[in-house]
Amino acid sequence: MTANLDTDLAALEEEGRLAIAAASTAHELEAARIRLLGRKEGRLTAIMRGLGSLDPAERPAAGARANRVKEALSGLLDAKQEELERGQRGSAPDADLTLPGRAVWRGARHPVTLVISEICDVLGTLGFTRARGPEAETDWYNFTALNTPLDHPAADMHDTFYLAPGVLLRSHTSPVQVRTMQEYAPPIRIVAPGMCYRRDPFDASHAPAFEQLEGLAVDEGITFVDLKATLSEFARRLFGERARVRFRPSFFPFTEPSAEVDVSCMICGGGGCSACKGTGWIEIMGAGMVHPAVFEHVGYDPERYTGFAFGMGPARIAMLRYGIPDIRLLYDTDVRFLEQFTGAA
Ligand code: 2NL
Repeated sequence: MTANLDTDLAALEEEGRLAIAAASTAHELEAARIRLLGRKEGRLTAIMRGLGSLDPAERPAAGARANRVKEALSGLLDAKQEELERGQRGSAPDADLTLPGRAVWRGARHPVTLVISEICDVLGTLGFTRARGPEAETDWYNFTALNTPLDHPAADMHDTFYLAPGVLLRSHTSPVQVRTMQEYAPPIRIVAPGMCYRRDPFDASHAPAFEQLEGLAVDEGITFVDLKATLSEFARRLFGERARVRFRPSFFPFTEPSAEVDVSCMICGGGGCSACKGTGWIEIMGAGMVHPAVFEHVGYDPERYTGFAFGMGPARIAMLRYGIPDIRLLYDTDVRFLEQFTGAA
């Protein structure tokens, strides 16, 4: 009996291996599984039934042999099933290969970054070198050195992000020029672009975090004529040969005299349109001759040196140039907005 059982089991295992190897579809494999291991009519089930007629002493060993065959065949069936599924995925893809490819987002430079690069390039042709400095500053660098007393409204808690007593997020890039003057003797010509922070409500024309760009030139004998000539040439190189500038009196604590600088409207050319509110002029920056008190603070001799400085908001220039109506769009994380500027400027 045991010898018979062994022969039967060996034959079943051999046949099973061949049947499983021969199965070429999931359907054929399932048929083989039922034939070999099916609970009701399967070959192994038939053999197991025969165990009952064995001598009780022989039953455990025979049962164990039958189980080994069952495990072996189950393993082969599972492996083959996996192989067939893998093969099916490879040979008959679900993908529709006739669909157009998905466009890859290549990334683009932000419109404000484009404008900053362009301005720095133009100022580079006029001899200005890029400078930078920390965004967290002391109130001395942000206000005192710039002839702005700490009781000035701009230094108020309501207008400035203080990080600790006497430490704040810079509200303009001027501290960069102050640091540069402390470190280098004249002559200097620098441009300082960078993030600045003010406690403004986030509306269509104000953002609490924004880019500013300032320029500074210091040497012996610099006059307001140098300021006007440099900024006129700057406007022509940035906006085109036909651009004109005008200077209106203004006030900043760190310059004297001070001016607002307008450029002839780049949209209508000066005739008057909605962008320039019919005036033909658009304000693009503030400027002036560096106040002697600033030179005193950084250790430059105000009797020997003079200089001019100017500051602008690149976001405003980007909005004018690209016709962006609301500054908040510049802070949008939707790449469909930025995508429009790919390759521009
Ligand atoms: C504006 C006006 C301005 C300056 C910035 C400056 C810096 C030093 C000394 C003197 Cl270290 N002046 N910067 C001067 C005039 C105007 O910015 O409307 N900015 C958006």
